[in-house]
Formats: sequence, C-alpha cells, structure tokens
Amino acid sequence: MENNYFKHLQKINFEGKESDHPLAYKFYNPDQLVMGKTMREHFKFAMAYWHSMNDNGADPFGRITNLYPWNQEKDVLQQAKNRADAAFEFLQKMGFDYFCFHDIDLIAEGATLAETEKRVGQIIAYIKEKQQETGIKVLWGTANCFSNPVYMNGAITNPDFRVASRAAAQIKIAFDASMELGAENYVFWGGREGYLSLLNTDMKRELDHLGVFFNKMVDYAKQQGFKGNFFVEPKPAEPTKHQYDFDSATVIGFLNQYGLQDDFKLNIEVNHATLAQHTFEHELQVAANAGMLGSIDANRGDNQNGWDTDQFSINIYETIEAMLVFLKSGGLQGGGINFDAKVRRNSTDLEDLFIAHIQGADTFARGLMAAEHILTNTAYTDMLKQRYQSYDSGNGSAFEKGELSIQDLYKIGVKQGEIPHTSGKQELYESILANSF
Ligand code: XLS
Ligand code: NI
Ligand code: NI
Repeated sequence: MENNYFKHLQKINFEGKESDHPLAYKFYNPDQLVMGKTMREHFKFAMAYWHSMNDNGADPFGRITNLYPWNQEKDVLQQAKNRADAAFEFLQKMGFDYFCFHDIDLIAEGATLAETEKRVGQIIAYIKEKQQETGIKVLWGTANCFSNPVYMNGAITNPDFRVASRAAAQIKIAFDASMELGAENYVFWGGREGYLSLLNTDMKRELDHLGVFFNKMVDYAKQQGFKGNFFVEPKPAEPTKHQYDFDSATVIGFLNQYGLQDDFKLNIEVNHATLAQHTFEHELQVAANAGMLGSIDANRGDNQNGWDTDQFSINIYETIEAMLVFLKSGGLQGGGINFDAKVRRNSTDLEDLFIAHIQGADTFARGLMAAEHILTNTAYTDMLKQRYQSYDSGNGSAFEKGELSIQDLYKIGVKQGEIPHTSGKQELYESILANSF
C-alpha cells in the first residue's frame, strides 16, 4: 500500500490572479502560450529532492525542527520508499513533470560504497515503477561527493588518489542510476572541489585531474549511449573558501581549456550568481554568449547575507531580467527550472512546501509574461538595436567584420573631432521594466 502524506491537500490548480487562495497558481498556467510555447514547455519545473524531501531544518546552531513523516521509518529501504511516495505525491499534486536528485537523497548512504551501490539499485527499481505509473521524469541526477567526511579534502580534486578514485566510482554509480531513470541531463556541482588554503594546494594539478576526469566521463557517457547533456553548476565559495567552478566565465574558461566545450553546458543558480557578486541575468547571459545556457537552479539569496540561503524565488524584477535573457537566447538547452530552494527552518507545516513552490512557479510565470510583453509590445528591442546602429553600416560594419586594420582605425578615429554625448537611457529602460507586469 502506498502512502498518502498530503491527504489534506488537493491538486494545485491555476485560478488566476484574482484568486486569494494560497494553494492555487495565480500566474503559472501550464497550457498558456508565451511566444509560441506553453509555460510548461518553457520551464520544465523540477523539485529538488534534497531540499524538499530530505531537509530537516537543522542548522549549525540548532537541531532538527522538521520531522517529515516519510523520513521517520527506521528500515533504510522502507524509509527510502516512503520518501519516494511523498516525492511523487507532491509532484503530482503540484503538476510538476520533473525532479532532480543526488544519489544519497534517494536512499541513505551505506557504510561502504559497495553497500551504497546496492541500496541505490534497490530504490531505483522502485522509483522507476513510479515513473512509469505517473510519467514523471528526471531533469538531472548527480552524485553527492561532499557530505561524506572522506571528501573533506575534495573529491576528484583530492590530493590523495585513493579518494579521487572513490569519488569517480561514486559518480559512475550515480550516473548509471540517472541513466536508468531516463535522466535528461547529469550535473556536476563542485561540492568540495576547490581549496581552503593555497599554501597546501597544487591548484594546477588538481584542475588537471578534474579536466582528465570530465573527459573520461564524456567518453563513458558516449559508450553508454547517453543522449542528455552534462552541466557544470558554478558557485564561488561554500563549502570551500574558493570553489574551482567560481562563476560562468571561470567554468567556460575551464571547459575550453580542457577541450570539453562541445559536451558541457552550464546550470546557473541564482544565489550562486549573487554570491559571486554578479546578477543572475549576468550569469545567464555569459553562458548564453558561449552557447552553453543549459539549465537553471531557481532560488534567491538574501541581500544582507553572504551565504547560499536557498530561499524560494519571489524577486519579480530579478526574474524578469532573467527571463529577458532566457527568451532572447532561445531558452534552455536541455534543462529546466529546478527549485533548488528550501523552506525556512521554522516553516514546519507540510503545506509550506506547496506554498513555497507555488510562489516560485508564479514568480517565473510573471517574469516570463513580463519579458514577453517587453520584447513584443514596447520600444525595448528597437531601443537596444538603435544603440548599436553605428555598427550596422559603413565603417562600423567593416570593423565588426574584422575588415579594418589598426592603421585604418587610426585614420578614421583621429578625424572624429568632437563626439556628442549619447544618453544611455538607463532610466527609460528601467521604466519599461517597472511597467511590464
Ligand atoms: C549547492 C548546490 C547543489 C547542487 C547539486 O549549493 O546548489 O545543491 O545544485 O549538487
Ligand atoms: Ni544548485
Ligand atoms: Ni546552491
């Protein structure tokens, strides 16, 4: 008999913005078309297993506050099955098509890697059945190579090969499990790949190891017939002082340096962008420029905090700017919107999980509709084009095509005389944004 943890909660429906029901979508209408695609297709919303199913509210200052009923069973396999029941019930009630997971979110880690592998195999079989019943899919899978103390000095970039090879084995197991569940993508987030002090670190050697390993993963995935994408998820710090996958630009440089640019894309997380002193839209745009905008981990940070608070998205302005980049660059390559966010330690009602995800989905829906409005009904696109019009013809166009030498540029530039100011019109752009929703 399957469990029913959210008995008191009904399927979440779209009721429109006049609704004052907290357990209804006000803006996310899955079938509504935006620029020729349904919202459902644009977003591919996913639940993050680790936050929504495994989190227990513990923080460095206090013990568990959140005793989710599905995690109370003592038998390891039964507990994992209960958790999967809760996950699928939640996803169906939310109307989400996807989830994302780490290997050891699905089932508790064993005392040895061999035992973990056995356990993962058992739970995968159960989850696969639930996928067949419901049609719910995996947006991406990944390996947690950072919680186990064996990884305290890093995983693949560990100075000790014994640990690096253990990490490689764990990643192979997680990748195989992801493929078995039909995962559309596989993620590498740095975890403890980085350093605490450069004094005891051979950075070049550690990065070379990561480059070699990723190349081997590409070969392996091809042999296995994996049709999905590999994503790297940038983050500047936490848990290490300096993460190797610092931000989009750093990751793209790394992928190019190690010949991985054709096989990897990026998974951009909002709160990681802001921790790197960038905006979310900046990180998306950098990835899009390289043709590597793969997926999004949706959340938000806190302006007064310097860590990854992983709160649910409510920032409309930030989301509209992100959705402008999203629409202009043709959406995500293979990925979707994964709510890598958690309810607060003191949000202990089961309905809080629903309210949080509804708010996140509605924020993205509003952002998408506002971005569509800006692109189709305002002067925005023309204004932006106009700003660069001097490159559309004559010498500007010749320069852009690489047809002017430095001598040519000198001849043209030296004769320019006094150049009148051209306003950047930032406040006008901002007023378009502010009036778009
Ligand atoms: C942590 C990361 C992590 C990845 C998956 O900050 O966001 O949750 O998304 O390993
Ligand atoms: Ni993330
Ligand atoms: Ni994060």
